[in-house]
Amino acid sequence: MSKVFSRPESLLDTPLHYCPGCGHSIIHRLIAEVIDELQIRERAILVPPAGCAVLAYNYLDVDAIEAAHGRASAVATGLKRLRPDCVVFTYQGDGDLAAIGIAESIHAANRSEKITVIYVNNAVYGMTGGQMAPTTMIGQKTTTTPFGRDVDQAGYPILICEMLSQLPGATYLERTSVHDAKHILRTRKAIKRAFEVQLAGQGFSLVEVLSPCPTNWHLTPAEAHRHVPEQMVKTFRLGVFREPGDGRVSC
Ligand SMILES: Cc1ncc(C[n+]2csc(CCOP(=O)(O)OP(=O)(O)O)c2C)c(N)n1
Ligand code: SF4
Repeated sequence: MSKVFSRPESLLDTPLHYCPGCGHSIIHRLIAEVIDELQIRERAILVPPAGCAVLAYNYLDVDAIEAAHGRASAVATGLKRLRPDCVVFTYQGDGDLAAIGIAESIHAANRSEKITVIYVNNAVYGMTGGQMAPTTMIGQKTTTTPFGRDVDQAGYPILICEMLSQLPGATYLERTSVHDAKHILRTRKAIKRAFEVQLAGQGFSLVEVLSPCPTNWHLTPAEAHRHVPEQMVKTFRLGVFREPGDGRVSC
């Protein structure tokens, strides 16, 4: 009998600490599958975030260097410049990338650093108990916006793919989701494409993944997975925002 399904070699046989229904565990698996498929495990380096995925290095069987909160793109830049033969990727939540790390993220994209960013957008600070993130949607209740996010006080959700797509250096940008099987497969394809862009030396690649956080959304896992297509995609449009060659500037 042939085996049709097994644990990716790059995913360690360690129970994941994430809440039931959390997107992080699905995304970890997809990354591991892609690393196996591209046969890059021996030269992959992960830069994990502060946030719920801080322990990503316990699950992905690749080398890893932890960065301070938000500094992942800067650390990845140094690693990649020092070891261009390595495949360097960050894994960051919206608090990590779009709040404290927004400057590093914008400048790494603008310099077109040849790194890959896996950006997990769950519209909230997960690890620290559900505070407002830059991506919290208008009207969304969090512990710091108990009456819902009010744009007069807190501004608008930051749309990272749309924003970075203004930069010539941002080579590949795609927003996907992991709320159902079809979109999980689409996310896998996007992650593979992002690594391929780096392997081809084409520049900065980022995949933004809409990801359920049932715990801080105060929804069941099933409700949280429905919340993504029913609510989140109204703010965060899915799709490819940049492909290699799109941003060329002529002089
Ligand atoms: C300099 C600094 N400030 C604040 C914190 C506290 N902190 C840890 S995780 C986090 C938010 C993480 O949210 P997000 O990046 O959205 O990831 P999630 O937990 O939702 O996956 C914060 C504020 C910290 N670790 N370091
Ligand atoms: S708090 Fe949210 S993001 Fe963190 S592990 Fe739980 S479901 Fe996932």
